[in-house]
Amino acid sequence: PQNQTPEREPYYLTTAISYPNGEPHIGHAYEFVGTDVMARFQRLDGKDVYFLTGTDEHGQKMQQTAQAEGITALELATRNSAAFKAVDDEVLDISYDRFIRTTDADHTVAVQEIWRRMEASGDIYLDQYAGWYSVRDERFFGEDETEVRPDGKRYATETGTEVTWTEEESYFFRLSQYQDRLLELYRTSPDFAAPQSRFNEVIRFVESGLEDLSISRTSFDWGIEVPAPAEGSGNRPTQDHVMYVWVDALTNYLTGAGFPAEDSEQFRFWPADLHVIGKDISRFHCIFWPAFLMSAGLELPRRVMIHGFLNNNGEKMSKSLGNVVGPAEWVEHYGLDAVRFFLLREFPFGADGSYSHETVVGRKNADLANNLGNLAQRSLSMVAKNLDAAVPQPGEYTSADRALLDAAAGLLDTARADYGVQDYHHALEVTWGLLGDANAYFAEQQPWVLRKTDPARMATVLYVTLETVRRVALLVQPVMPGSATKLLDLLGIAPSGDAGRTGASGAGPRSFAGWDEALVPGSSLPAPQPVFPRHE
Ligand code: ME8
Repeated sequence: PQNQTPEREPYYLTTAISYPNGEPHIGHAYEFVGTDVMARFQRLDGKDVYFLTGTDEHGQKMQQTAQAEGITALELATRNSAAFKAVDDEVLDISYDRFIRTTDADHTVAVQEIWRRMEASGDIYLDQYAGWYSVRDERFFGEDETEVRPDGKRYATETGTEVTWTEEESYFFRLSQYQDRLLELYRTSPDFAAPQSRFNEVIRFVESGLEDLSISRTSFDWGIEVPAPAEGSGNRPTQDHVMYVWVDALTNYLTGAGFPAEDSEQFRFWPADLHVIGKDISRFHCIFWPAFLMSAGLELPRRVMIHGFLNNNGEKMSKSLGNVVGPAEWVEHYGLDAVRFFLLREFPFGADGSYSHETVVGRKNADLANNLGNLAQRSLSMVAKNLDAAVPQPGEYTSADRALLDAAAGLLDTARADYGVQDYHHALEVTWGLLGDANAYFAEQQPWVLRKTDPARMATVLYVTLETVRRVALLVQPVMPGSATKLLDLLGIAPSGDAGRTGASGAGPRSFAGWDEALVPGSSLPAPQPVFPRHE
């Protein structure tokens, strides 16, 4: 049939799944926002987006925390998983498609299936594990990666967490066999991980040689059971092994894509386009995960974006320092869109960054209230007062008009390139650079003087300004869904049905398909209202 809308291209992205052994903190919020902005951008840009987030509920750390609280691991997981989901839903307006829990029934099926496939490839064998394990990090360390401190205890040098000597029967994954294939992947897919400095750390680690990985545990039972060995695998049946929590956790990305139902509609989302993770878990995602997938004969994710850590005024967050701030407190204090904007505007996504009350308020007042809010409010009020609340009719353009309109028109291409590499910081920097130009233009043109001297010229200046605000508002929807859609409402632009769900603000998004649909002179505008309040 003719006139059929073309198939939209699938785009699958994920956050790390959080350990629900505690409450969500602002570091988690940072990752959720940094992924949500990408999901929203791709939806507005016409992609068929699937966005997965959730909680990582098994493992020794969960079991120990639950024991300390006198509840079961599942009770602990259920309580805190709900707290994470509430932050997504009620605090941050995260537009995920599925909130996965690793205790979900379909996840067990996926994990046992990937295990069977790795076993069928001859990559799993039973042996004895003896080494240092950090429960806090849920990972093994070589003796040379640990040190004994003055208190007589042994710690992992890299993460500073205590390690304990662990000796048990364990299944192993032949990670040592994957060095060459991993290096080949890194060579042929230079965009597989970013930023480059963190990718280089991964490459150097793999170049230094890989040891086989212990992937099951017998000393506790809070995990997914290892399936019975396949005939001919040479492995003997053991009942008491649960999977190492990272095999379980990483596989959530496949569960979300419908695995093992590879002929299902949902599996169109595999391979993932983007895994967003923090810098402390890059080895798991850039080394173990592709090796597991290669072993299981599955396609590899296209990209792993490794973001930095968010610290409190340059200090690392920790409960003992008393500076763990909850996302809800932040949002209540500054407003959601100011928080989202701050997190993405203040420092590049791949870098570490810090926050303080002053820096958040600075962004909110200077960038939002002044540069964007005032420009919109001043131009819209002039139109309401002097032009019968209708979009002005522009006359002939001067070179100054044209320069601003052209620069605004070019923003989408810049943003596409920047979002393509998760450089939200640069996309916003360019956008606010243009707003600086627009404010200078408005001040130079003095439309409030033209009102008496040259009303036709005033109409042109106001039209050019509103067109600039329109482009900016369209483009910042992923970052500030509530405020941007309010601004688009004030410009009289109708929501487009297929650009994603309605946000918490109740306003519908406008897709980038309307990028070049300029404001129509003469169409009426609603009464202007301020959209970006100052923080007093
Ligand atoms: O690592 N700033 O869970 P998690 C920025 N379950 N990001 C931070 C941060 C901070 N201060 N603190 C933590 C886990 N993160 C595993 C993941 S994925 C298959 C399993 C990030 O709750 C951290 O880097 O400790 C990770 O990406 C995410 O928050 C969840 O951390």
